[in-house]
Amino acid sequence: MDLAQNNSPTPSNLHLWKSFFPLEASNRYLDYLLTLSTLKQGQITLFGNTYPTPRLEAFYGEAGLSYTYSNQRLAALPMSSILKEIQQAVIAKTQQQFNAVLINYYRNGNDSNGWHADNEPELGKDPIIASVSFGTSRIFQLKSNAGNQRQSLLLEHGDLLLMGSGMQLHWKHCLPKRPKVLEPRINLTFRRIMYP
Ligand SMILES: O=C(O)CCC(=O)C(=O)O
Repeated sequence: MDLAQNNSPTPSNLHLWKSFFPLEASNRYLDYLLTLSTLKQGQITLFGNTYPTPRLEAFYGEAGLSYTYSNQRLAALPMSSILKEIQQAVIAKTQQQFNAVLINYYRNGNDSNGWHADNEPELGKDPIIASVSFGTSRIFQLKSNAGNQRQSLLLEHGDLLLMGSGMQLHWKHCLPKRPKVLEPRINLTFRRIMYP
């Protein structure tokens, strides 16, 4: 599904594959991800105040890689065979050479991810990000940096979203709170770390 006909820097830079992972595989992946003891609540510093992040996170990738954002440095944990299996499917579909994944665990609709772009220096000049969702459906929002365009997507169990060229340079994204949502969601954002 091409979502970006009128809303982004190029028509091909935002692509959503609904139910990319079949239901049985998505259920199996969700069950596994929910058992990860590596998921931890990080910290975020805003205007000099430090708060717990409103979600749990874990960072996995090739040996020696690390990722620094929101003033925290995460060293990559070694990927399990299940994470490698998910990554391989995403690489095969998108033809992007991802080598790391940030896992976000939203325990319920009070967990969220604020407006940001994935534009840290280690992701290179024009980061390409693939996002896989498991669990309950949540609204994912995008807005252009110029402020004149917005897009809202429902990300559901097994969906794959590719944020292609320009999306981290010209747009921000977020996962807003939805207090009525009681069920968990796990999102995996695959990235290419350019240097350790
Ligand atoms: O949970 C989501 O869909 C968004 C995750 C995200 O924005 C990120 O990992 O940078």
